[in-house]
Amino acid sequence: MNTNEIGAAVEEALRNTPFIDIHTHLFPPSFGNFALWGIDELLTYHYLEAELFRVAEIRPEQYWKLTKGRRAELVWKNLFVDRTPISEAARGVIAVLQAFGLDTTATSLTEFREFFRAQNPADHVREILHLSGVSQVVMTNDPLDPNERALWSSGTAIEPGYRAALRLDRILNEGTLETVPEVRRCLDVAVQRMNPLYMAVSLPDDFVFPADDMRTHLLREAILPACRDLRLPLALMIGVRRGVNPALHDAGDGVGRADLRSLEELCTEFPENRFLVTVLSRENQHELCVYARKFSNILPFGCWWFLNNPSIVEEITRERLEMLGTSFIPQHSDARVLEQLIYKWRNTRRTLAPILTRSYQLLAEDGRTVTPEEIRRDIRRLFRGNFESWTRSNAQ
Ligand code: FIX
Ligand code: ZN
Repeated sequence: MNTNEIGAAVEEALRNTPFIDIHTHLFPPSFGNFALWGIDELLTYHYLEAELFRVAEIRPEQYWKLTKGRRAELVWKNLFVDRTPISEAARGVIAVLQAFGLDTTATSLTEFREFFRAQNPADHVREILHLSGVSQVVMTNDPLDPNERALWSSGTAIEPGYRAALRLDRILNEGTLETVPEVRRCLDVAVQRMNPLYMAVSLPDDFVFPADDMRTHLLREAILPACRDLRLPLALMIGVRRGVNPALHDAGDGVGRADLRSLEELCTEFPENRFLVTVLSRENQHELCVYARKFSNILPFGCWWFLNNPSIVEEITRERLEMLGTSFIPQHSDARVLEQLIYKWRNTRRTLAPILTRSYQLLAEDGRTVTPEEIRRDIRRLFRGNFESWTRSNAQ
């Protein structure tokens, strides 16, 4: 294949491979208020709220007193009407509106609200998954959230396309449960109810393992043995600094560089456990690739949160391809609002197409041409197979 043919084959494979979105904050419509969708939710996404507070007169304390509708209107006026929406998060909303043929230059939200109100939730989910090229989204499920627990314990049916991930932040970061048997019981019950694909925890930049603290104790004695017994990977999401500016609520979290020797210690002490790992600091990315080359029980995934911008995704993905071949998961969406899947996955495909094309071109120059089947096989592996083989999921 020549350069143009390689490029076309890559684009075709990216377009036609149904991806698994391994980390989102989405919920199925049957979860009621947990399931966020529509224009008001899109505009009050915390990525946009952070941008609003940079430019608007309003102080965070005043903003949080407003209704969600009023907040959305403020965001629209400040970031989309008074300014050109060129930031990544703002452009994403434009891409969603355009996908539905809505007027991206409207000065009021009325038409958008009418459009979203008219959608049937279950059909809308199906359409969004289709438009996003995603066959399955993995949720973030907190076993200690009383409202969420009530839904699971009453056996609420879950629409197709959603799978659970058991989130351990309250247990490991807030110390909500104190003893090993308590934690173990909580995990066993949650796994029984949710049938999760993996367990997950976000960790601060100053995370240390082993340390003389509760987190090390619970990881060693409860979480990692449970993951091993239940054959579930543990996702480690390292490098978040919660509440750097608490007045901004979810928009107030930051990032810090972590010491990844703790990851080395975990992999050495728990060789039978599998770790899905993402790191939030740009400065930690190369080290993560090196560790993945040392420990085959690490599967790097995603360009998380502040990294999910084309310039940084490009850099990280090229580095991973160069150092790990296809043995990583390039991206997850982290979507909180259903329609975000459209723009986040569209951006990922757009950013990855030239990167993958370039890799195959270099390979061809060095003596091996690839076939369209091989390109499809690689993309399938990156965006589903690697995850499926680690979670043994029978995702459709
Ligand atoms: O901890 C996480 O899973 C983070 O992704 C979120 O808490 C964060 O607020 C987010 O939405 C990032 O994209
Ligand atoms: Zn997340």
